[in-house]
Amino acid sequence: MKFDVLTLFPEMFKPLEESIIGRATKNKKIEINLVNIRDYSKDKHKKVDDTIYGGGAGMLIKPDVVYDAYKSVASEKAKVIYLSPKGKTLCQDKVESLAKEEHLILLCGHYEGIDQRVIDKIVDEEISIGDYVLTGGEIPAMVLIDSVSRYAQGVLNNESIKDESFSNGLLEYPQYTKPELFENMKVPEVLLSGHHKNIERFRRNKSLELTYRNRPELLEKVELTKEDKEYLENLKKEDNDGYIKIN
Ligand code: 4HQ
Repeated sequence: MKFDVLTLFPEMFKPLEESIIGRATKNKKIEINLVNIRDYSKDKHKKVDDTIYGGGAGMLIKPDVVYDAYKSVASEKAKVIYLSPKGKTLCQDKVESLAKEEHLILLCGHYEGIDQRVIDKIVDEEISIGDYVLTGGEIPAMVLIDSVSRYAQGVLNNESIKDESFSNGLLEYPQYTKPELFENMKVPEVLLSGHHKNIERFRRNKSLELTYRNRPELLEKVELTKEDKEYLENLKKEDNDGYIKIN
């Protein structure tokens, strides 16, 4: 899978050289090509931005410069994404569907953004990484590359994808490693028992509790078993009156 990134700040993408994404690039599982939009300025001063028609604070990136940068990497099958808080919010389902594309072109705005005409001309989809304002689209582009690359063939071992947060619609259960005793805190006994059925139930319950407390809206979208529902009913009751319900 190939990512072309159109940006005024290619040096901001250094973090992608580390760890799993760095290894995936070296192993040719993914390709990340950084294109400096400034290289496509025709101006003798390499100017890429200008003031905004109609007035308003700040500068906008000029459409012709972005268009020429785009044309240097364009392909018929590429999907072009503009990172912007106006887009639909990125979620794990979207990440998985983007991972099926073979070529993504990521357009990063900076300053007040980019002239709307070139966005209308080249962009297939606007994506936001969340409801807060950043100084540019570079960090959102890195978030997208990181999350999508995990699904590219050969980047992760498939086991790691199975139990993580969101994979079953719930938040992930807590995990523990050695030592068994840390600062007076013992690893939950059931995890040392070797009783697989009990361990599975313990983890499921922890996932349910965490999701209920931190992200209750996620519970509306998952299939709950009779046991799941009983566990949650009991939790709510405990929260209300402090007592554990006996059936
Ligand atoms: N920006 N998710 C403004 C974002 C953003 C976000 C990127 C700031 C685009 C022009 N992008 N520039 N949140 O805040 O994607």
